[in-house]
Amino acid sequence: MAILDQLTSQQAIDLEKRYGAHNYHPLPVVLNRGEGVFVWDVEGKKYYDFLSAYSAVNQGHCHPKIVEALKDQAGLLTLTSRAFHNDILGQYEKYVTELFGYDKILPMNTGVEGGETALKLCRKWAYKVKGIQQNKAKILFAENNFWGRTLAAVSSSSDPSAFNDYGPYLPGFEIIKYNDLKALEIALEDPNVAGFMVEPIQGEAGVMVPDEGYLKKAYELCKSKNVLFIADEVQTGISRTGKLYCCQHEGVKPDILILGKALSGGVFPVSAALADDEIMMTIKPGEHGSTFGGNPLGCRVAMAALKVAVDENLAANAEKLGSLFRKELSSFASKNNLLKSVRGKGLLNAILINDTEDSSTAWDICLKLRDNGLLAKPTHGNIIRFAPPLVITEEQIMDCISIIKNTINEFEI
Ligand code: IF1
Repeated sequence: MAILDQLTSQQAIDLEKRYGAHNYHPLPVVLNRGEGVFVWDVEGKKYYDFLSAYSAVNQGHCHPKIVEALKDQAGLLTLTSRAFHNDILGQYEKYVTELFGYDKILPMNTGVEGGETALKLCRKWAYKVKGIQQNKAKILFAENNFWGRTLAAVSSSSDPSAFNDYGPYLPGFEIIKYNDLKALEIALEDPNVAGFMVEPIQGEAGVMVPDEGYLKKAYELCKSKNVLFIADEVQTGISRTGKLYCCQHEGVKPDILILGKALSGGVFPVSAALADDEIMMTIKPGEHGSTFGGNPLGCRVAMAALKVAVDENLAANAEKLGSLFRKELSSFASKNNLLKSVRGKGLLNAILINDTEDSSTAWDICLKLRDNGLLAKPTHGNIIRFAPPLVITEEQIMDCISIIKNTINEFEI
């Protein structure tokens, strides 16, 4: 049955090092099985997954309903391209647009393609509807944004490790301070501004939660200048922060909503841009697309993944257990020198380590967490992101809180 060798962790790591590009620095753990909140390494050790593939596996690993949809559709039809219709795409489009309350969806595959699609829609709308002069449209981004690795994404990045040596960069982008309404107001004075693309909580930046009211006010400022408010909910969407999508916390319906990651429960790359007709209908046949976008396999999987999020009330669980998690860890932080603070919303959280950004403390803590049966990844040297699958139970999260506390206690100076 086995078509591949049964490798030890070291053999798997060595193969990647020898034959793969070195564009990542993974935690040394080699996984070969997942179920719900758990993953197992090739030696059979079991871990809580507190990364959820960067919030792609919100529904838990190998959710039976999503896997069933995948298997069923895989035996029927996987890809037609958009040269022909398929019988799943339209049903998926109806389901998603009704669930999120938009006229239309444009299906793509990866998160960054969802972002690219939103920006193309924004520019098209700027020229066709808003009436900005050709090639003059400007799109605003927040400092420390992260929306992927394409040239457009790195052209709008403020992080040198994302953009260095990849120039020349795409023009027409401007970076403003995040969580700063004054900065937005000033930038919006330029009549050529067509859109503002923003993450409701910045993930890569270290789970930066903006002040309450920021998103609502930012949306209103954009509206007052006929500028599109574009929400990158690739990481915050699909119940992660305690609502189906994060802007709902402030009653904001973005002009363009970008989804990815957990849209497919981490089973297959599925992303989307959602918008109403005034924006979406500006793109005509042949003007944008993708071979795989809207494929029946991805659509079946995504429909199943969304149904799981809704039917299992994952948003409510994220809200409830996220509050518990922050409450427990902030009271622990108040008595602990190494743990400075905890922040987040729903089950998208991060702890701040009382050390400098260039220290290895967060990495060392993650290695210890791994030894103690919990997988998490440091970001920026002194931040550790905690984002378990949303199917986690209260008993499991209490167990994880103990693991985290005990691990940090081992580091006490
Ligand atoms: C990697 C971090 C997370 C995203 C938002 C779009 C995309 C992402 C808000 C693009 C992707 C990733 C990709 C992953 C690491 C990662 C990440 F560590 F950089 F900070 F999630 F927090 N918008 N996020 O967070 O989606 O094209 O990758 O499907 O290895 O690059 P994608």
